[in-house]
Formats: sequence, C-alpha cells, structure tokens
Amino acid sequence: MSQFRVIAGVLRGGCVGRSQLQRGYGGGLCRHRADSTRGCSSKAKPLLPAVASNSNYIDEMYLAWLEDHKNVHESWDGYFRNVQVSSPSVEAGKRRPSALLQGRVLSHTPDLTQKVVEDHLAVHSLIRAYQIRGHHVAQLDPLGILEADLDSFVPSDLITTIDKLGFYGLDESDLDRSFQLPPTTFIGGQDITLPLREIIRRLETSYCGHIGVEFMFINNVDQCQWIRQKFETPGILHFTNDEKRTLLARLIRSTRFEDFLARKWSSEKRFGLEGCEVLIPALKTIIDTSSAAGIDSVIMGMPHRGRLNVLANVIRKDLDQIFCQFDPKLEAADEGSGDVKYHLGMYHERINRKTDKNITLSLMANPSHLEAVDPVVQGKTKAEQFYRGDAQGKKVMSILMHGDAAFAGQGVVYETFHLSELPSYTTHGTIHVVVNNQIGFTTDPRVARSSPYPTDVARVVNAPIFHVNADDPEAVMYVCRVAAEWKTTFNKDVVIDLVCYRRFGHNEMDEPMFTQPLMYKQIRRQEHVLKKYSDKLIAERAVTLQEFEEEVAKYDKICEEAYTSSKDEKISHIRHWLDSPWPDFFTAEGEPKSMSCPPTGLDEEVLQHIGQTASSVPLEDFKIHPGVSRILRGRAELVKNRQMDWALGEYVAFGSLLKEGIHVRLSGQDVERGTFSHRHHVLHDQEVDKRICVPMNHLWANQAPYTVCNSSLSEYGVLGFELGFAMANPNALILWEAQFGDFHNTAQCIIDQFISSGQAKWVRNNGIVLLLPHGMEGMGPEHSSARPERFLQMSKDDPDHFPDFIGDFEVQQLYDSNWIVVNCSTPANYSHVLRRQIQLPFRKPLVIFTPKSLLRHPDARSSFDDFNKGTKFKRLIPDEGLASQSPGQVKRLIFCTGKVYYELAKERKQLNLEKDVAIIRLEQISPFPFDLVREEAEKYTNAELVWCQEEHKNMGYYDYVRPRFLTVVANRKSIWYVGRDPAAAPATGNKSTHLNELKRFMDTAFNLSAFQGRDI
Ligand SMILES: Cc1ncc(C[n+]2csc(CCOP(=O)(O)OP(=O)(O)O)c2C)c(N)n1
Ligand SMILES: [Mg+2]
Repeated sequence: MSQFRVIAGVLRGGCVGRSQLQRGYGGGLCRHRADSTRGCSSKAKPLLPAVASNSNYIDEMYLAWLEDHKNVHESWDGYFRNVQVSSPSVEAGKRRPSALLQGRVLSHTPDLTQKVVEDHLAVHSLIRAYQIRGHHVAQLDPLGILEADLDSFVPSDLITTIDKLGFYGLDESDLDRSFQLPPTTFIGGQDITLPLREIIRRLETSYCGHIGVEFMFINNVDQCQWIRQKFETPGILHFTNDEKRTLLARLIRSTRFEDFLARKWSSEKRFGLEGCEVLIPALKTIIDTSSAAGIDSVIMGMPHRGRLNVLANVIRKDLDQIFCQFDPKLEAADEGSGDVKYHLGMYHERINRKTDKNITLSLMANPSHLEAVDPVVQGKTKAEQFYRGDAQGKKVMSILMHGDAAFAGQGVVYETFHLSELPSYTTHGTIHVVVNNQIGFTTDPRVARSSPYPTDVARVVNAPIFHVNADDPEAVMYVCRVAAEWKTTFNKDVVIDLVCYRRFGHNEMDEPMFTQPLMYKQIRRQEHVLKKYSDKLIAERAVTLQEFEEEVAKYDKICEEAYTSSKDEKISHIRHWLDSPWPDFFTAEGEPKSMSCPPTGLDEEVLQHIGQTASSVPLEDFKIHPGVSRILRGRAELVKNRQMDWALGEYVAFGSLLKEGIHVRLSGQDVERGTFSHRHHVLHDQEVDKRICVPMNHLWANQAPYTVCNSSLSEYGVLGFELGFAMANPNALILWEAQFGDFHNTAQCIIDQFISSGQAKWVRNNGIVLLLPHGMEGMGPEHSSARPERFLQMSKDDPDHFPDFIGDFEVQQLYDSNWIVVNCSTPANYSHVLRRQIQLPFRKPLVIFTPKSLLRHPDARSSFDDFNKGTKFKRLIPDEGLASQSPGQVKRLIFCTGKVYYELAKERKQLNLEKDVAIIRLEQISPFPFDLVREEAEKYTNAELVWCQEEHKNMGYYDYVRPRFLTVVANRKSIWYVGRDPAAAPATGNKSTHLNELKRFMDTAFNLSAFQGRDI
C-alpha cells in the first residue's frame, strides 16, 4: 500500500463527521483521529496542528485524492473540490493544495503554510467572536429604537461591514475560500468546511438575529457545546404547521384576554401584558417541554405584570372567578383583610394537553415588593422536592418571572441566585423569564442600572441567558424549549430575556407620554404581535383567515360567557386563591380540626435517650475535636443529673418531634455548630476530610429526617426560602436562626410582607420559627437587640380589649393572633414552645428571642421534671419563692421577660428583698397572656406593678405591655417603667457605660420608694 493510501485511510477513518462530533461532545471534545486499528490512538493530534506542522501533509493528501477521490474522507473530498472550483483559471490537478488554499498558484513555501494556518486561526477566532459577542448586535428590540442592552457597543471583531475582515488579516477576496470549521461550532451541519461568506452568514443567523445568546462565560465546556449545538445547527428554527397553529391559538388567548379586560373595565388597574403577550405561549411552551421530560409540579412566582393573564391562560383559573374580582361590591367571605387581585396566588391540578400527563401548577401569592417572592418560591419548591424524594428536581420545578427594572435592581435576586447551587437549598435549576419592556414605571434603563442587560446578575451562577425579540413568537418558543431542556439536562438556572415593550402606561391609569414621549410615539405605530404573526401564518398558508377569525371569536365568546356568570358571584372566597393548600391538616372547609393543644411533656426514657445521643458520637472510629469532647462530656454529666441546658432543651424538642415523624429543618448562618458554639449538631471527623456525623439523625429507628444547614450569608433570601419551605408541609418544624437578632432587619420585607401579614392577606397558615439571639451583654449596638419592639408593634392583639376567657383561651388566643412572640427564660420552656408549635391544630409564625450568655448560665437550666409527661409551655412563670408564699406582704411586683430575670433575681437575693419583691416572667409576650397576668396582679393585691426591661425605654417590650397591663388592672394602677433610658442606638459600645446603666436600673428596680408620690 502506498504511503498516500495509508494517510488517506487514516483520514477516512479518523476524520470525524458532524454526526459523530455531536455524539461525542458529552465525552469531551473530539475531532481527533480515533481509529486505532489504523494506527491512530486517542492521543492522535487534532487535524489542524498536523496541517500546521507539515504542508507536505496536505499535498500528500491531495495527491491521494487526485488518484481516487475515495482515498480521503468525504470532508476532504468536499474541501478539495471546493478549492478547485474557487480557482477555475488554473488546471487544478497540477497545483499543490497548499497553494490552492491561497486561491492562487504559488510555489510551495513555508510562508504559505503559515498563511493557511493563520487564516484558519483567524476564522476560528471570528467564529468565537460571534459566539461571545454576537448578542451585542442581535435585533432584540421590537421597537427598533432603543438598544435592548444599554451600550450601543458594536464589537470590532464582528463582521458588520466588509472592512472588518481586516481585523483578522482577511479581505473580501477571502469570502469564497473554504475553511475548515473548528469542533466548537455546529454551523456547518453535516459540512466540515464552509466558505467564509457562508460561515459569516450562518453565524449571523445564529447569533445576531432575533435571538441573542449569552453563554460563553460559562466555565463548563460541555454546557457551552450543548448551547452552541442548540443555536447553531442549521434549520433549528423550524416549526411544523401544528406547532404554529398552537402558538397562534395561545397568542390569541393572551391578547384577547387583555383586550376583554380593557373593554369591560377600562379604568381598573390590572397591569396588562400588552406588548409582551408572548409571555403566555412562552410559559406554556416551558411547561409542555418540562412535562414531557417528567416534571409534574411547577411552582411559579411573578410580579404584577400580566398576572391575571397567567392565572387565566396558564394556570387556568376559572375566568368568572377572575372577572368577579373587578366587582367593587363583592363581599369577602374569609376572615382576614385579603389582597388585590393581581397579588393572589393559585393552585391547580390539570392534564397537560400536549403531553396528556397530570401537572400541578401553582402561582405563589406575593406582595407588591418586587422580587420578594423569589426565595419563597425556591423554598417551597425545595420542600416539595424533599418530601417527594425528588433529589434531582426531576418532578418538581420552579419558574420565576421578573420585570427588567426589578430584576436588575433588587438585591434579593442576587441572594436567590446564590442559593441555587447550595446543597440544602438548590432546586436543581430554575427557569427565569424576564418581561423586559425596557422601562420600570417611568424610569429608563440607562438610569436604572449599571449593567448592560437587566439579566447580568445571572452570570454569577453561570446561567445561560437567552435574549429574544418578543415580537418573534417562534424565536421565543424556540428559546423557551431550549431553556426547559437546559434545566432538565443540567439542573441549572437559565434566563430568558423577553425583550418587549409596554404598550400603555405602568398601569392602565398612567400616561407614559409624560416621560417617554418618543418611545411611546413608536409604540403607537407598533403593529400588534398577534396581527403580525397571524398575517405571517396566513401568508404561509399555515392557517386561513377564516380559521384565525373563528379562533378569536371562540375565545371572545368564552370570555363573554364567563363575564355573565361572574355577575352571579356576590361573595369572594380568598380560600379559592390558596397557593399551598393542606387538605389533610384542616377540615374540608379549611378549619382547624380542634381548638385544643395536647400537653407537650415527654416520657423519662425519651429524655434519657435523647440526652445520651446528644452526648455521644454514634459513628465508630470517628475522631472529634477535644473541645467538642469536653462539651459532650458536660452534656452527659447534665443528663446524669437529670438536668438540661439550652442546647439539650433544643435537642429534646427536635429529637422528640423527629420520633413523632415530624421533619425538622434548621437553617441560617453557622447554625450547624451554633454561633455561640453551644449546639454542635454536626460533628467533624478531625482526621478524615468532609466526614461528618449528625447524631440527631441517629436517634430512632424510623425517625423523620433532620436537616441542619449553614446558609449563605443572607437574611432576606434565606428567611424567604425557609418561609417557602414551611408552606409545603404543616407537619414539619422549619426554623431560621439569625446570627444575631439584629440582622433580621435585612430580611424585614419577608417579616413584614409575608410572616406577620401573610395569613390575613392570603388565608395561608405558616408555622415558621425565627430564632433571634437577643440580650444586652455589652457587645455594642449591633449585637444586642433583636428589636422586640418591631415584632410587638405588628402583633394584632388589641391592647385595650380585655378578652373573654372562653374555651381553651390559650389556643383560641393563638388562633386569633397573626404570630406568636416569646422570650423563654428556661431550656424547658424553649423546648415546650417548639413542641407546641407542632401540636397546635393550626400554624402561626413563632418568633423566639433566644439567649446568648444564658446558654451557659448555671441558673438557666431545667430539670427533667420540667420536661416530663404532663408538663407544657408556660406562657408566664410566676414567682415561686418567698414572695409567693405571703403575697399580701409583697410591696412590688416586677414583671419582666428573658435574661434580665436572672439579674433581677440575683440582685433581689443580694439585697435580701425576697419577701418584698415578686418577680414574674412573661414568657409569651404576644399574644399577651391577659388571663395569667390578671391572676398575678390579683394575687399580689398590695404590690405596685413594675415593668422591668434591660432594653432602652423606646425599645424592647414596654410600649407593647404597658397598655395591656393597664387594661388588666382596668387603669386603676400604674405600671412603672424600670430600664434603660430612651436612646437612638440599641446599646452602648462602651462596656463601662453598659455596666453603669445596668447598675442604675437595678437600683431603681429594688428601690421600693422610687415611685412613691408619683402620679398614676
Ligand atoms: C421593592 C419595590 N420597590 C418599588 C416598587 C414600586 N414599583 C412598582 S412597579 C415598579 C416598576 C417595575 O418595573 P419592572 O420591574 O421593569 O416591571 P414592569 O412594571 O415594567 O413590568 C416599581 C418601581 C415595588 N413594587 N417594589
Ligand atoms: Mg419593566
């Protein structure tokens, strides 16, 4: 066999055709010669370097080809034919191919080879430039007046004019030369070489049309290759007539729905979707594709814009239920204050018509606060995945919709993205859809963000971003399909940027011409997308005009009929808008199954068992840190003495609930160890990297799982996430712990908008627990106060109304409250309140101010007796000392809460005032235990009442408790204040000032004549 034949044979066997290349991408890039039977190993060099290293190589191949075209691989065959065609003036067979590559007859010199290589490299760079920067010149803006990205930057390495070829050392004469395509492009389809002109044309089609793809920052080559294949393969944007008709029908529904609302309620705010009607078919395409891939539950979050349309045409809420919300005379049937129609949520199970599979769609209720719902959706999605054992997110997924201004501006978007890949928080890929109407209320993007696109925030997690012109419905559908496939393939987030416009003002009342006159002149001229698309399909004969008109008439009729029946609705049930129903937890009417709470005490064996597990390492050969060993020995000692400290009390609550099948999840910054190093729920082997042990998961044979997870350094995002998690299942204890209580205020929006008011607005129970370390310990202004005053101000119990004590008052009062605020002073009470949270027949958020120094305080311990059967949470802890034995002689009754009790008790002892002063601990502050406080006030008839707190007077609890105490004593007595003076900062940064303040108010607390002679 001649040498030429060997080379040709190698090429034929080894030169990889397109289909082989496509298959190969998952296992790594390969355009290598792989036929080992012909002497090629997997280490064979790629073709191009071989060309580069030896121009004879091409010549030899060329000669082999001349001998018989079949001697070489068909790609080379095509290549040599091409070269011949492009140099017709010379008899091709007599020239060397290295010369032919230049399109001229030249003698064979090393310079020539060099030039071939350089030109190929240049073309490869050019291809790469389009992949990276093509989106900058994509035609994304349907209005064609603005840049959908903020910069008008036209990359110099894109061939927007012929002279740009010079950037690569090429010129116009090179346009018809063929170039071999690199393995990092799919523009060739089956062809491995293409003329430069065609290369550029195809790159423009893929990257500079109505779709702009941003993905080259992704640091995973398989993922990049996957995207390239999806967007570069020729002919990808092909739709069947059936698909086009479905798309048209969906666009009709979306458009006519808004038209209908506009006709019937022209002056009502509804935040219409006009200008982005394509959102509805877009979402439906995502859902269809996801359903086909096995997803059967989709949880969605979205802002105001287009929400009613999504409810009607994606979730399929009954139209009459939507229309009746516009009736001003509609009466509310449920308790609570309700919410405006474009905030309500919805849950619906239906059959997906495209896949014939069941699918559950839920849209989460949300406040006006843009993007606040993002982490909540993620938390709920995670919880559904967790409880269904859907470890990879193959069944349950989330879709988040955003406005362009909010997506760029709200920090919680970033926080939510950063949860997306964390093991205990990932939902395995969210599809984000941005309704990018290029405006936020009245503000232009150029003054609303510093990044070129509103979507740039997604780059931090390597999410691909697909920008698409929303006036090209087919391009949108394609992008949505790819996004859904991306999610199911890689389990990672992806962003669809629907570049659209807002046909009217921010809402239907707003005049946009005040602020965006030119844009709105253009918008008035803009043809509706439905008109454009229907014309297109009619021209293509995919539908007839008559079919189109019939489809429109059909949907209009549906709307009219629903409108007529909506007039019969006189009462609005918010319950019908519930996004997370708990059917087995409540009665069919959505009421609690009882109005009582079983006691929360436990058997001695349970306490012993939990105590022992908490003091040991359940795994063999597991070497823990000596400091942790010491802590565990300390716990064992306590257990031996039937004592519990704070950490053990918590262990008992969690461990016993796990035994009862209740999942417990504790999340927050450094919660695994505990900020104050008291918890140690995750043990780390000191010798084996990443070997950990969670003893709580080794407690019982068939226990529920315990999740304890250190979170990212976020409050807003993480608290929102846990709140969402707690929505999925009432039979779970979900706790979020702030590092220090003060940090909760960066999550204030979740607390105000969801936790304190969520049930009133959306009739949705939620049993989330907030653990907020709190206490004046001289640590300075920022590590002292969890701001109890804020929580108490938002408690809805009436300060001036003395309630009737009917039924189980404790439970009834909790039922009527919007949340529960406690400050426990003993481990047992902490443990009981956590257990009560689950024993209650309904769910309310629970805010617990937790201690810092008390974690190790020898007096702040509880006996096993306080946990035993029959014991329960004490809303108030009465004085049990000398004062309580002869209450008539007590001169002063000090009410307090939390840690200050121990300081007061110590001082009282030192001053020998135990008979004169009674100290009562308010453990549940809100709802206020009117019944128990009255008992105490009546018991100590001759005592003056004092409220003592360590917080400053304008903070803490005083403003909350004072009017309630006065209601208890019917304004016949004063409640005197003892504590720190009013202040701006929650605590001093100066240690000695701190101690002086403490001394001063302790002195007042026990100065029995301090208030004599003062007016009531
Ligand atoms: C956190 C928050 N800040 C301010 C507002 C007031 N607001 C309501 S809509 C809006 C503009 C939103 O623009 P964009 O996100 O682009 O959505 P669009 O209305 O354009 O669809 C603003 C500022 C809000 N709802 N939430
Ligand atoms: Mg906008």
